[in-house]
Amino acid sequence: VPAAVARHHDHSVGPQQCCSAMMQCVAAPLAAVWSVVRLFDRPQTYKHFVKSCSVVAGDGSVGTLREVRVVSGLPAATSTERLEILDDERHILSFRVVGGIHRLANYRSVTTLHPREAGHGGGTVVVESYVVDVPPGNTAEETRVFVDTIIKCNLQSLARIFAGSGASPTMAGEQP
Ligand code: A8S
Repeated sequence: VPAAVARHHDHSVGPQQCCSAMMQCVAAPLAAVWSVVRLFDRPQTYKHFVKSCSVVAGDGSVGTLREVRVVSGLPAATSTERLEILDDERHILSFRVVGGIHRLANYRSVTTLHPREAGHGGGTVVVESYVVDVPPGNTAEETRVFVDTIIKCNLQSLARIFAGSGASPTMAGEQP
C-alpha cells in the first residue's frame, strides 16, 4: 500500500475514542468496486442498515451532506454525514458523522481500494478504518465490536454484489 494512501488510515485517537480497521477482498476489478463505493448519495447500494438516504446540501463534491435513515432495531434512527475525501485517482473516500440520532459521536471513516496482483488471485482489497468517541456508559471494546460488526456487514455485502462475476475463484467472498 503506498504511503500516501496508508497515512489516511493513521487516525489520531483521543483518550475517550477508539479506532479499528477492517479489510475485505472483492472478486472484481478495482474500477468496478470503486464505482459502487464512491456513490456518496447512495450508500444503501451496499449498506443494508441504510433504509434511505438524501443529500441535504452540496453537489457530490467534498463538503456534501447526506442524511441517512437506518433500519429499525438499531440504537439509532438517523445520521447526518459529511463527505471529507473523494479521490477518484487514489480511490479514497472518507466521511464524518456531524449529527443525527445515534450514539456514534464524532465518527469518521476512511475507505481505500487496492488492486490485488493477478498472482494473488486478482480483484480488489477494500480497507476501511474509523475513529469514534466511546459513548458514555460503554467501553472502548464494546464500541469497537459494535462498529466493526456494522462495517463487516457492509463490506461483505459489497463483496456479494460482485460474487460470481468472473474474477478468480480463489477470490470468492463467501463460503457456500
Ligand atoms: C457506515 C458505518 C457505520 C454506520 C453506523 C458505523 C450507523 O449508520 C448505524 C448504526 C448506528 O448506531 C450509528 O459506513 C449510525 O455507515 C448503521 C446511524 C451512524
